[in-house]
Amino acid sequence: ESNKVKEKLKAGENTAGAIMGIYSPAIVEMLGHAGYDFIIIDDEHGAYSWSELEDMIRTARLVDLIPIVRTDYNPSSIQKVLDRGAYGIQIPMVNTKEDAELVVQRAKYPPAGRRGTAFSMRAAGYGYDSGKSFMDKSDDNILISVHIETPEAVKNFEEIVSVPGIDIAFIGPTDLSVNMGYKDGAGHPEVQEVINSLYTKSKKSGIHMGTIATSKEDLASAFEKGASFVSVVTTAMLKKNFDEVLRGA
Ligand code: 3PY
Repeated sequence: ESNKVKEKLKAGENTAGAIMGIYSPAIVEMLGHAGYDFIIIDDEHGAYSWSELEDMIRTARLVDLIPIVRTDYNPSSIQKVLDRGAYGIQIPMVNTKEDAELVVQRAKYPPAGRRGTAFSMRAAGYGYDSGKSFMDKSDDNILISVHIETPEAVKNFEEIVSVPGIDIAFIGPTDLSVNMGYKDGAGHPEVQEVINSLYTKSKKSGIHMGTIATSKEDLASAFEKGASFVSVVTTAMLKKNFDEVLRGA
């Protein structure tokens, strides 16, 4: 099956999703019913067993969400996530062109990359025949998003996004601000200046930009600045609603 997020981005459309680090197939269904395009299942900070992760991916497909997993560089993590059936990966702290090249290598089958092959896994339809046709399409279908969230990555932005196979440069405002020395958050003017400079550079390179949002105003502003892949932060938004309802009562 094709990856509708990649298709929308190619057609110049914006996409909206949700990032989430808790195991809840019910929330995945809610996001699908609400009409979001994708879910980023957060296995960088979140808490999942491998089979829970596979259930989250499976549920996403039932409600037409594109499942992307945020995982680490470890080659076996990228391999396992893709074998579970993720339609994309999002990798934190990609700081150099070499980092980006390694990610692409791990996500693509030979000869383009060094992804290991197993036809018996969920992604490949559990069989030899389905596996072969899956393999033909997988390299094009898999979406690769890399976090730009350190001063080093900001410096190397153009080189990182020039690596063939990188689809999205994802600004992680929380990590970026902390890595710039501002623990009080991404609202600091210097952090905002750096973020705006990345959007400006992205227009020249043509790379798709991603980031997070925690309100409808945030989402609109991210699209306005030039992001086309924006994910709302599921648990932070739930918590904000719980707080507001109680305080407002
Ligand atoms: C950040 O804001 O640092 C992120 O990684 C977004 O989830």
